[in-house]
Amino acid sequence: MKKNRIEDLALFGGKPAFDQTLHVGRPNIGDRGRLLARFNDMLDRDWLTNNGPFVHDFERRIEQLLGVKHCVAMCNGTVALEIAARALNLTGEVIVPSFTFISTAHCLQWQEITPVFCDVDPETYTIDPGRIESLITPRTSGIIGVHLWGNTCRVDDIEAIAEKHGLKLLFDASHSFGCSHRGRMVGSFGCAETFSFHATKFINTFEGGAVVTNDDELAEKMRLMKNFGFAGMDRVIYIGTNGKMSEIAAAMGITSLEDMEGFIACNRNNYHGYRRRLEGWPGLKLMAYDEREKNNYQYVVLEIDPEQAGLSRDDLLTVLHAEGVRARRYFYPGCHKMEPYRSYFPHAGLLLPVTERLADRVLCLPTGTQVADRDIDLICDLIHFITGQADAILPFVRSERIAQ
Ligand code: T4K
Repeated sequence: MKKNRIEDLALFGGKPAFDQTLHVGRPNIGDRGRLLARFNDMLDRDWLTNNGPFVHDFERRIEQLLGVKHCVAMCNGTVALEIAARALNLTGEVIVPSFTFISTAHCLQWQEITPVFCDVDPETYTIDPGRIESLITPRTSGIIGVHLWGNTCRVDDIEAIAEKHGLKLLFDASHSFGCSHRGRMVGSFGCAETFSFHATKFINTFEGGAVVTNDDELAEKMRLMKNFGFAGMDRVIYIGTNGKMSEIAAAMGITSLEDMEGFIACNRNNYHGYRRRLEGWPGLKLMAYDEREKNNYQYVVLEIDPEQAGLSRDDLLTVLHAEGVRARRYFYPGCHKMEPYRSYFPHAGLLLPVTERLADRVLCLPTGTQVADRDIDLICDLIHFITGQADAILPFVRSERIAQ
């Protein structure tokens, strides 16, 4: 229901705009018939995991789609990052953005490699190549770029820096499956790229991930590492872990891939719906997608300038949450402000002004196949109303937040 008076807002006792909460990460479920048929096949085969036929099929489909030599499916995106970092022999220090999901930093610290946080570009939200070189020390062994929200990094510039300094380059492409950079699909940049196929990602395997690479030796090493280091029935040649994707996950992944174009069309329609309604509204900036590239339109990212909008991102979020719009503060407060990094590097923020500004201003809005055009209209109506009435609403919103 459209709100016309402040008393209509849920925060002031009105009925929430949505009876059922709208989430950012609602899973896209592909064709159920085909999915369930695959589950039956799997059960009939009595082969549930350990490099089964569905995993094999899923990997080959991804290689074909991305034009990359090797896809190594994993149990999740975090383990994919950990295994890639280990297989690349990353040690000492690795330069990463702080404006990312915590896994990008944790995959390093987990193996006692120090993440050195680099600021991001304010337009693309990805690691700022102009700031990388000043962070390189004799201990630096690599760089991890993150193609955040489907925006690809400035790959050429980062590759040039990595080459100049003899550093390994890995991309966390968790958000960028199906996207391209300068006409080439994400997947074959750097030494390797990793994906997440978590339930909240636009292509999902419940839990899952993958590393893709054109490097034969690296791929072979990662295949061994994800299977405890076994190189044969009774022969272990590396330290390894259990990073395997299960058959049920791959069955979901294959079904997701078959429906991928439909998911993208839906995301694109949602994104443009938001764009039409929010563009030009004072203090609001919707993240732009480069329409010359392939995009998955998986995230609808709104940046709020508190001076112009009349209220902050957190004020807006408080009102939206009360209305049943579960927008998210990805990636607040930045990895450098989370433990253990916050304690290790208490002054890291001094070198991360763009990250800190964005972490305070950005929110992600609900999208995906479970969000309808009318939902987007209602959310945009709400945002217009809330920002239009900011002065009157603010004192209540802030006291509400203190009370929470
Ligand atoms: N690198 C980057 C850049 C990443 O963004 C991620 C993961 C990774 C690496 C690591 O990949 P994985 O190891 O996760 O494969 C979620 C996801 O759990 C996480 O995969 C994702 N990034 C991150 C951006 O978002 P949370 O803590 O926000 O999850 P949660 O439980 O709050 O769920 C998000 C929203 O989705 C909620 O509003 C509820 C909704 N939801 C969630 C699930 C699981 C559903 O509606 N249905 C569901 O089944 O991290």
